[in-house]
Amino acid sequence: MNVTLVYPNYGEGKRSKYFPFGLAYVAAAMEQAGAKVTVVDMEGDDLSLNRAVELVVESDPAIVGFGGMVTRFRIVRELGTRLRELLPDVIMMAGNSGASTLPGLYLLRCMLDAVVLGEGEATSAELVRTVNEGTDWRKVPGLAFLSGGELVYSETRKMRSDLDSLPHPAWGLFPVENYVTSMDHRQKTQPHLEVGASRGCPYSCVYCYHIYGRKVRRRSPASIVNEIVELVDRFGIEYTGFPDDLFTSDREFVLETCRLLRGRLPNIGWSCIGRVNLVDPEMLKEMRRSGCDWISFGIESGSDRMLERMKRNVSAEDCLRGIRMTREAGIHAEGSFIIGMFGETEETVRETVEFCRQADITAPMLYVTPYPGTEIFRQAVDAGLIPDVESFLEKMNAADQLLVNLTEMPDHELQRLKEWAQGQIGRSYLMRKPLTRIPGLLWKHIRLKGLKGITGDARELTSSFFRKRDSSRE
Ligand code: B12
Ligand code: SF4
Repeated sequence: MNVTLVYPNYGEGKRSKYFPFGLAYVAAAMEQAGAKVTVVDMEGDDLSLNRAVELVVESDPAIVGFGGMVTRFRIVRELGTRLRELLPDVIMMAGNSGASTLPGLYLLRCMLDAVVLGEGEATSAELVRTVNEGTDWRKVPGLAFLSGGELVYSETRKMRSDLDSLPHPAWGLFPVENYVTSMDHRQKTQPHLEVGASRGCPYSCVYCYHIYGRKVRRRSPASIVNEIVELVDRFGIEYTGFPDDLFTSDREFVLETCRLLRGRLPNIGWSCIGRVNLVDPEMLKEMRRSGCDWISFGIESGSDRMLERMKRNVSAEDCLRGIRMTREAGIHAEGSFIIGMFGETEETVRETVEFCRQADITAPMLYVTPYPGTEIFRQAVDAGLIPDVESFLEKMNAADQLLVNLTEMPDHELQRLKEWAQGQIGRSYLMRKPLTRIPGLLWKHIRLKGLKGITGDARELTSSFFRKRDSSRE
């Protein structure tokens, strides 16, 4: 039986070039269940919508599955609508965070037969077996579908407890070279590919949706390192990373992974997602010794009031300590900041600016977006701030767009505050070590945009410096 899985881009020419290993896991599980799987990777192969539709039709599928997170809803809707006309009898389904959180909308508007809820491997594999046997696929646990216009859920599927038994992602079905050689989050082009080490997170940050729930499940360190060895052998990667919900959730697990990495792959570099309250000097030292050079901490705000509101379970002081500790171990501590939470005021933004100055950190500040499946999405819908969910998803493309204003401030005031804060954070960071940081920034921009782009950037930077100095906020 033929199955075709589509990885939608989020608009032609836009690429994050981050390997979609959730879809690759699903592809591997479906292959293992006996399907002949074809992947149409719009992002990796830079395909137009027309070409993607042609390729799906040519592959003669019995099942078509769409991946991609919620930002790609528009494209899934377009693909689903067109393919439904061309392939009326095919079973069309979608998975991932968007479809899992808004199954009714996806089913109806993307012309789907089914949505695979949450963790996708076992449900997709069982779907293949059921369709092959000609039995009723609607009885497969872990699905949502429409029946007589009503949204119906099949039995809930329990998440897999043993992650080591998962087949490795089906890298070979994707244009993997395009991902391996793409620019990574550090803006480097060292050959890289990421590996999933654990699933789940026990915290409850109000802006976060965790598809894998609150119970953390981890692979064994040996299985993780075996997979990285395979990636080194097959694709020549020199860098990897663990984009799990929370890689640093267990100290012993991290230390053992580091020990094995050091022994088997002494030259590999890596990064991970961490939490400031779950690192300590000894663990960080071991991480550095085994090649870790970058930890992404979602700091989000430098204001204790905001951190509490976000249910982050850490204080600004904890964040400062975590960042300093990480730097002392020789690892880059990446922060990210969001502005515009419920309760945000000029004062709390000023606290964030001051925090960045004290931490000597710079990072883009993004507007809070209430993504489906999060606590703030429910609050925003209840407050009538998202009157039409579909048009909200359509606009969900660029993270620095103000889609919903959750504050008491008018939009223009929040926008002005963001611009001001971003300027302040950038300026205090650059001016702390101008002789190294300004040339470093210029060089980074030249690499990203070429010489042409740099003229515009330089002009913008200079004018932002002067504009901010004149500002009444100073
Ligand atoms: C790595 C990552 C990224 C990478 C790219 C990931 C990618 N290639 O899609 C980068 C850094 C680029 C990124 C960007 C963004 N991200 Co992100 N990201 C993640 C992260 C940390 C891991 C994703 C991952 O690879 N998981 C591991 C794999 C194995 O799981 P998976 O992808 O979910 O796949 C499983 C299921 O979803 C399902 N499944 C997936 N696809 C399919 C397809 C079919 C057919 C089926 C049946 C099943 C299925 O089965 C898979 C196996 O179990 C998640 C958090 C998380 N832990 O999931 C956030 C997450 C997905 N990101 C999120 C967000 C909001 C964003 C941004 C919008 C952030 C921003 N403000 O800019 C951007 C959007 C980029 C864009 N324009 O599309 C949210 C999504 C929330 C939501 N409700 O949809 C998450 C959940 C973070 C969070 N905790 O809130 N992200
Ligand atoms: S933001 Fe990070 S720590 Fe908070 S709930 Fe989500 S995955 Fe967990």
